[in-house]
Amino acid sequence: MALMDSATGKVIRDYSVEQLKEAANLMRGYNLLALCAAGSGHAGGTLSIMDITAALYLHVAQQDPKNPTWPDRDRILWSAGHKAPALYAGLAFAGFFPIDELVTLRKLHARLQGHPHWLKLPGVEVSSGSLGQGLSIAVGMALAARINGKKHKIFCLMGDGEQQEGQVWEAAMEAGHFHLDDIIAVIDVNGLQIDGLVKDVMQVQPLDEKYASFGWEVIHVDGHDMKQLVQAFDKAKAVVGKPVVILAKTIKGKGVSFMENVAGWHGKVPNRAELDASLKELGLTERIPVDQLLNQAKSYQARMDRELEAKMPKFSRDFWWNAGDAMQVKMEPTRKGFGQSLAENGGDERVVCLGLDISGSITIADFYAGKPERKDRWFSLGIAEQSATSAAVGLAKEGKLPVIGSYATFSAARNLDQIRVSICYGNFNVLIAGAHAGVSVGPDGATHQALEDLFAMQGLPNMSVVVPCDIIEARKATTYLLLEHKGPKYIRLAREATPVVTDEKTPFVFGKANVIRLRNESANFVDAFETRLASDYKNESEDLSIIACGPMVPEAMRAACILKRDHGYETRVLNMHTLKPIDAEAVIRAAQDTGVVVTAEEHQIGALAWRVSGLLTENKQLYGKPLITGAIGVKDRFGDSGSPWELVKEFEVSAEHIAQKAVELMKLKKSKQ
Ligand SMILES: Cc1ncc(C[n+]2csc(CCOP(=O)(O)OP(=O)(O)O)c2C)c(N)n1
Repeated sequence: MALMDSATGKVIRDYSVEQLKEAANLMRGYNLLALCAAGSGHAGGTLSIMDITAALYLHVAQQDPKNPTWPDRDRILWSAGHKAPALYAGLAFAGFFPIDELVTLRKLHARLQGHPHWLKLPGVEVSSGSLGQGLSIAVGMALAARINGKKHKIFCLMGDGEQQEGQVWEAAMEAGHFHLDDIIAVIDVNGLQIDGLVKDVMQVQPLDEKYASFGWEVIHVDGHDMKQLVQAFDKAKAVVGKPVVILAKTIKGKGVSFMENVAGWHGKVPNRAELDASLKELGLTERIPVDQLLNQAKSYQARMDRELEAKMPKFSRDFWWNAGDAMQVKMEPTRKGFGQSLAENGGDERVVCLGLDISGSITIADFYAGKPERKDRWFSLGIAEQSATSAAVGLAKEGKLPVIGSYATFSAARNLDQIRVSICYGNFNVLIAGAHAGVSVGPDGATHQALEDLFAMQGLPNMSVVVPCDIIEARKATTYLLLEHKGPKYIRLAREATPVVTDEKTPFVFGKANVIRLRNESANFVDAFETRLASDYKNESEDLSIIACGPMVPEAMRAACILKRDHGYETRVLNMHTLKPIDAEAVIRAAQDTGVVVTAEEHQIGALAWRVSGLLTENKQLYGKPLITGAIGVKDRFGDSGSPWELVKEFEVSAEHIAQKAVELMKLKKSKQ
């Protein structure tokens, strides 16, 4: 079978083994082009899985590209969501959408999100990006097929590192238990994951014996031998009474010599020169209109830029970061401050860091970088956030100071019950880093943009929550939380470089807000401000207050500039770095002194806004006093792919949006005076 016309039951197109080989090669080329145009993404794993993708979409699976929801189609689940570009190449070559759309990958509003989203792109079966969930979805689909008396196949693509997720084995057990012979799992066994070799990070082999013990039929295949692949799929389809797993031995980065078997190419993309070299190696230089397609990508981007700019609030001049003479700042990601502190304080023998296969980019690996003697207090637990969370408790119970961290979506959401019961209920000394939080994560898209983590972390009894505003505050906060603070603690970090607005002398007292006041204009943005502990600050009867946390603090400071310059308003900015316990006194004083309060958070509106409004409504001194409030944050929607600063604009969490809201509230205040 192959690509079908679902109305007539006729095959529209089938590919011979030779044609499949050629298509896979061409798909590799388009994949690399799309990644180059996107400027981010995963080259290694998309190349290792491309022959399997071509076989599945162009020959093995029964699908109708003109009727993507045809009930009798075979289902293909891309559990390894980061390999989305390979999926997109498969769909495009099968005819689900035009091939040139591939160059919109990871761009704002594109259907080709950083990780697949079925509600955007026809042909994508389910959304994915958080590893280890696809096989469970396949189990559900197979059970539905059983109820409905359907006989289609359900293919589920996973990585070998992904096998470290415990959920995979729950699903494997279920599929075996229910004899779900509709399921054909394919594992891309390339032996590498982000932190290195799978066998070093966390051994998953022998996969064949493990799956077999759960009642699966196991087929081994060379994942780059098209003939073998086609035969393996044929064999798998014929199995009755049990699910099948195809263990495809592959090479990460296959087809491009300088990418093959290099762990560093996991989350990297080729630049233009590397793209040209890759296409040459693949023998595709003449076959892909590279310049034309890259220009198409540029035009798409230019259209997005125009649309976004048209939506931005307008002021007397451009107040954007580093625009003109007055807004000069240095930018650094807050996550780096976390790593700096671990490097500085990791000599304390009680500190133990647990790696979750994203150790370099969240900077937890800085704990042992250049210090081999610390390696015996570093444990890689693989892609297994839930178990690692409880393991951290085991360490804490024995007197250690454990640190765990990943993308905030995985270290503060996927493992929520473990945080709740293992850590918080027992009140253990565990430091959790939620890195890459907020929309400013950028092109990875919604699955990787934690916008809800603070609700859960703040809602847990015993948990303390800190959201530092810049790299320096992140370092100070980490040091305090790691060594001094007792009990569960969560620090939220950003991926993108954001303005550095504090220095060594700026106060950082856990649980105490800082007041930041604009004093003058200065070429160096930071020099225009004065910062004090809120408890040391004397009321200056400012016009309004902005309460912000994390990278929204620099935005609030910039908003203060806009408001002063364009409207003459004086603003009290509160840096609420500690969200829990919140500095209630500083909040209430700001409300009493100014009468207008705007909150600003790079999160779904509420983590900060509702906490502040709760304080204001329950405070007796404020009963009957006029108070005008507004909230800036994400408005009950999932994130999107796009560049970090594009998303700050798109999700209306910029200084311009804070200032616009403040102006609106100030009009109200004046009308009541
Ligand atoms: C639950 C979860 N944790 C962490 C990540 C971040 N992440 C993306 S890809 C990846 C490594 C995957 O390794 P593997 O399954 O072997 O895929 P491959 O190396 O073939 O790309 C990790 C840890 C994620 N997407 N989901």
